[in-house]
Amino acid sequence: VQFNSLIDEFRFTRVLSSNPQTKLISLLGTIQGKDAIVTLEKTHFQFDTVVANPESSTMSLHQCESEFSCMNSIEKMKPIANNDIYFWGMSVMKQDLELNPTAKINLIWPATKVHVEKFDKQLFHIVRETPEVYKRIVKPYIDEMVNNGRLKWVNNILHSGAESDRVVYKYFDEKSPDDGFVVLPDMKWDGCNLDALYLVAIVHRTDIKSLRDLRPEHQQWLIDMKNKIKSVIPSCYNYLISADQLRIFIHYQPSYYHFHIHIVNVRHAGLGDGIAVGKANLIEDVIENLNYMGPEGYMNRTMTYVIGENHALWKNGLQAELEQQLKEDGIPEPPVIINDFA
Ligand code: M7G
Repeated sequence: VQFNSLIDEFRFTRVLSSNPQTKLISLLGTIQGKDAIVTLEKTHFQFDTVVANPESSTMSLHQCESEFSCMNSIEKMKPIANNDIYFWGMSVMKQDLELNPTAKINLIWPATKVHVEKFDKQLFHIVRETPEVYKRIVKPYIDEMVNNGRLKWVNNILHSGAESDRVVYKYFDEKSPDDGFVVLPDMKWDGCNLDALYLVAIVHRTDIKSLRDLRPEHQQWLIDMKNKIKSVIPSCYNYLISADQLRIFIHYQPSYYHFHIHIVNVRHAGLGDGIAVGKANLIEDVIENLNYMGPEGYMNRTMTYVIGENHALWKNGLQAELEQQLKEDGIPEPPVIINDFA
């Protein structure tokens, strides 16, 4: 199927979410009668270009020289107003599909109910997941999510050569196949703007579904993986980013229950809850925590995180659990508020 023709066939149903800060909008619609989610994201401004250096094998960085770098690309301008030393207005900037595209387009089709619920506007709550809650509510959900085909894209990457031309690093040793992993650009990244660098490392082993499955015996494996990532990734991007500028973290709850690691430019702030506490766990902290959690590792811990009301886990028990927790903690219920705005 052709991406372009699918986009042409998109019939709009409603807006799922829109964020003026991240310049993202997610739309629900249908394509050939099946649910489709389109996410549009305005691209960021360019100010660096990497160019070949004729005198050496290294690349060098030129700032604001290309015709598309921020100021150079202004084609038209219209003032709005000015006051004292302040001026503001609007502009049209030169666009080019290859060199300066306007927006990134993501499509999920056919989208499942789980996808729609994830992108839809919703209220969020902070909830504690005790080991008991994990076993009773979360584990059965994970088992279902592992076996319902939602990991096909992961298996495609690991075993069927999907996105293979985009892989930036692959580690595989036949003597210890379980230690293998691949690093490639995340679907969230446009692949050009280094400020927004976003990679994902996907491990070969399938026994670790989430942070919960990590035990002290995995500590060295995590350390090795982290160090390989930090050694290799800067060189893949001509050292325009350094090892200590990579924010490397693990989501809990993730959307996909096959262990993977997010690798993001530390400058990238426009990710909403994706890098927020209550979801992102720095790999360094995870490695350190394994020193103190006993042989069962994360399985023995109470995890506190953000959950949306649309999430199946909320409806399957976390909501009831949270009400119970607030009672046990002696947190008073809020008074009933009467909305008397006319
Ligand atoms: P997560 O923590 O399970 O989910 O991370 P979330 O961050 O979406 O809440 C999964 C990561 O894999 C996300 O950063 C996705 O953008 C990324 N991802 C998902 N899919 C389906 C693909 C894909 O097909 N290819 C690539 N390259 N990345 C993907």
